[in-house]
Formats: sequence, C-alpha cells, structure tokens
Amino acid sequence: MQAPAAFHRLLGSAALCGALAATGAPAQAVLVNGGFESGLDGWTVADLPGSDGGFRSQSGSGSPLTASPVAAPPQGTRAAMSDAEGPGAHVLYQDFVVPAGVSTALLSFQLYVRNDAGEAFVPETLAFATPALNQQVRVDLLLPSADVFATDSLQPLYRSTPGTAGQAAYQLLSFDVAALLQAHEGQTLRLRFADTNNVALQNVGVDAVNLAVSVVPEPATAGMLALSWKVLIPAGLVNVLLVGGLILLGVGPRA
Ligand SMILES: [Ca+2]
Repeated sequence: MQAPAAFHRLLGSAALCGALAATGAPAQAVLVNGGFESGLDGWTVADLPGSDGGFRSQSGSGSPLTASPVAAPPQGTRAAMSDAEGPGAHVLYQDFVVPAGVSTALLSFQLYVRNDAGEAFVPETLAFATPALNQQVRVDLLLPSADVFATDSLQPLYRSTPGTAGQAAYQLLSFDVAALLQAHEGQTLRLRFADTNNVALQNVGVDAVNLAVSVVPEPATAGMLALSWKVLIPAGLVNVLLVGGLILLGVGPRA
C-alpha cells in the first residue's frame, strides 16, 4: 500500500497531551485564598452560641481583636487568626470538590497557637460552656454533612497535646491525603480549623494553606492518544522538532 503523497504536519495539542500523559499532569491547587491575602474570602467562620470573638483577618504583630502580641503572618502580609476577650468555640473552614483521577495529594499549612493558659486541655468535645476545662486546637477533614463542631472526622490532621503550652512561631505542617481523596472523588469535603478555649485567651493563626493535587488522565483520553500515535507512525517518516517548548510533529511519505 502506498504512503499518502501529502505531507501532514500536526502542531501542538496532540503531541503536548502525549507528553503530559507520559509524565502525569502537574499539581493543581484546589483551595482558594489559602494565603488569606484577600481577607477571609472563600472561607466560612462560625462560633458556638455565647462565644466571644472568632476568626478574623490578621496582619502585623498584634492579634485582630485584642491587639495581643502574636507572630506576624509567615507568608505575605495577612493570615487568619482567632481572637476574643472571653471564652468561646470558633471554626474556620473551606469546602472543596475532590477532582477525578487523584494521583497525589499533599495538604500543607502554617499553624500558630498562642495559649495564655500555659497548657492544653483536650476533652472529646469542642463545646466551651462546660464544667470541664477545654483549651484545644483541632484541624480536620470532614464531610460537609457533619456538624461543623464535630470531633469525629474523616482524617484528623492536628490535635493539641495535653500539657503543651502553645508555640512561639508558626510551624509548617504537611499531610499526605491522597488515600482519603481517592476514596471521595467527585465529592465535596471540608477542611476545618477549630479553636475552643474556656481557660484563658488563645490565638490560633493559620496561613499558607495549600492542597496540591495531581491527577492521571482519564483512561479514554489515554487510549485515544495511543491510537493516534499508532495510526500516524506507519504512514511514513516522523519528524519531531522541539521549538520554544512546542512540539512540531511532521509525518510524510517514505523516500
Ligand atoms: Ca498570608
């Protein structure tokens, strides 16, 4: 069978997709305004009834409501921080949709805890209007159908440890959440930061929240790309030029 006389040239997308299929798509950010540079846009705050204060946008080295001395935001000029003049229970959360085909998923954030009580008290509740002492911080992944102050979660990420006094600086924490996201593809999940205190003032700072997810191509797409290579290559010579990041693919008849 004769090779086609016309010289065909394919530019761009098919070849580029082929390269992506071979290496895996780059990680994409799933959360919005994780650095809080746009205040609390994209985030929701809630407080149990009777609470004083709550999470607010924060900048500089003073807490947002009482101007207590705190660590400055570790990324950019703004963070989110809880503050109050009295006891309370506060949450800050964002919902996100888990993309299909999760390959890797790394959740990271900067966390700061300033605790005037000098130690933590960690009962299995976030309620503050209780006889029990309650002075704790939790970070969790939850289903959005769960009570936003629930203590049982899909994946606990951070818990105050009884006896710990808090910390002088922000600390960067990161977690592999690929298995959890793979089990909930296409579903909405909730990332929640919680601060309960009924002993003394406690400020919880949050910044640089990032959920980096890489995905693998849909099987149908990968199959289509494989077919296009298989059809094209026997047609003749294949010339691949790499020019300024674009892949030019030329297919022509054999000499
Ligand atoms: Ca920031």
